[in-house]
Amino acid sequence: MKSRDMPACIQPACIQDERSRTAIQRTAPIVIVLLAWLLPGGLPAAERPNILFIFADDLTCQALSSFGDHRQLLDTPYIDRLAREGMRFDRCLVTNSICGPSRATILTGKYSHKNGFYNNSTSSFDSSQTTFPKLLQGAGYQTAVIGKWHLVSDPTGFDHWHVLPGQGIYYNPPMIRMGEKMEHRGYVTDLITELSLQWLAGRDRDRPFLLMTQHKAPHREWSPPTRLLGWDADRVYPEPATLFDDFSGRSRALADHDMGLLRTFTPLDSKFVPPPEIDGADLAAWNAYYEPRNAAFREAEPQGDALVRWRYNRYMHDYLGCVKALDENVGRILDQLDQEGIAKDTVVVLASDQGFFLGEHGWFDKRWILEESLRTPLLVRWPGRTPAGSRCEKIVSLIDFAPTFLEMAGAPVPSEMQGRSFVPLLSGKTPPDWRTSLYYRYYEFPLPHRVRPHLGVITDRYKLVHYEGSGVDDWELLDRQIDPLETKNFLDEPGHADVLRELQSELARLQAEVDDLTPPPRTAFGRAPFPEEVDPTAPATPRQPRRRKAG
Ligand code: SGN
Ligand code: CA
Repeated sequence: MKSRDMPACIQPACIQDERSRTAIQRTAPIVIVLLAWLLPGGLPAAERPNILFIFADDLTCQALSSFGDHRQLLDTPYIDRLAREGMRFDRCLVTNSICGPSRATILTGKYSHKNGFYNNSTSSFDSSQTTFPKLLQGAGYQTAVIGKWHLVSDPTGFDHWHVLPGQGIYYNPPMIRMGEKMEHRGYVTDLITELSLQWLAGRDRDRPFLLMTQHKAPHREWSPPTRLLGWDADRVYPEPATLFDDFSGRSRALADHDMGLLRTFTPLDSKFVPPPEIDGADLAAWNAYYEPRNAAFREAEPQGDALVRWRYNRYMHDYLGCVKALDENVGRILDQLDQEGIAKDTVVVLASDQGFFLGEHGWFDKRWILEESLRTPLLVRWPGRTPAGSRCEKIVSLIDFAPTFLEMAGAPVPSEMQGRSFVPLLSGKTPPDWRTSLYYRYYEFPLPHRVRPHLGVITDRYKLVHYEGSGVDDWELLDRQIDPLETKNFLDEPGHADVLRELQSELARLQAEVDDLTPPPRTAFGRAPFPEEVDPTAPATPRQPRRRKAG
């Protein structure tokens, strides 16, 4: 607080009595200093860091060189910088692996059954709930969210919001700024960064900030900026070992999916047709890149495995091109912190709403409790706290983000939040009672990808999963140590009998702990009623390209 902002009654000039003026004059600097430092969060203002939350959509660890994948799919030097200068979390797990539910969980620190946002089909976020941005705002932070929101109701708890309607689109995306519709030209990831930089430039420099820069990329249909088309020089990508998984010995829930490169990929996914919103020079560049390659595809007419391989390579070019653009934009925003000299006062957190399959099990998309979609990248750079280049292997989760941000700001964490602050982990200290298991529950079925509702318990090594609905009622026990690719069910293995019993009781304990003991409402399951009206024998049908719903 500057002296010109002080309430008049504590300005020395309003004191009449000579003796008391002397006394007040003596103590005033102390009072001013106390007022300036003891802002409502409990921590002195100067110790309350800015928080820059860079959030991606469907960004997966396999695509980041800082996390490493044997395929070495992409170099992400700017995101790697956060890993080099901060902490990498190897097991940040989500609790319901889709977009809106993850966002609601991050904001509230609660599971879907507590915050009411179960799926992307029928849920709408109850914005009267307590969220960490509201609490930070109340504690004196200036708060902003820019980019993808995807929670149906308008953002609350932000001094400034400028968001994509619904899913948002890649090129020339319309946006909504504080309730007002705005037209924009350009590529969505560049634009969200640009708007974030503008907000940073115009912020109040006397207060700490929370800036949530939330990207659409690399969400389906994975449209890179036209400047990056052909960035990979037509590389033939190494394949994941499970590209042709036949799901033998597993629950029918897995085989009955509708998210396969063979079964589900649409002409829009394949880039046989341009995204409806692209125009002008971008459309010309788009056609110049895709058309000759599409013509070669038509000429070759690949079928079966060859078709899967062709789609996998196109998918990698497009998805990774989106990630490359994201990486460049992370670099831009980190540079800005350096240029302003505020990097040392700013915690930077990079994460995604879940992971994603990059051809593993023949899939794209997310949703399953399996590693690729369960795990989300998490990098945290907190100068003076996180040891540079450090790694944490403990299980943390999206339910922990709200408590963590609040503790960073010195604000109290409401007891109703179900997560736990991982601030101690950031300093390299593991509380002795840190969790060794996590509860997971996914609901949305049957659309859009025919992933059966399932729930389970996850430990460092094992998972016990229950799939149910539409003719399926199966349990699976996965053992990542013996079977890291998660292709085998150990449920009936005699050697796993003790583990099974332990996991069963751990699951029951967690369900009681998170208070998920009553059946979810029918609306939890999405667009179609669950489960009676779904024909379990119906084959999955490939969908036609469609225009996006107005968001
Ligand atoms: C949303 C989902 C995607 C899904 C499409 C399907 N993302 O975009 O997972 O592929 O719908 O659309 S999410 O952010 O909402 O989770 S459809 O038109 O083919 O049904
Ligand atoms: Ca997502």
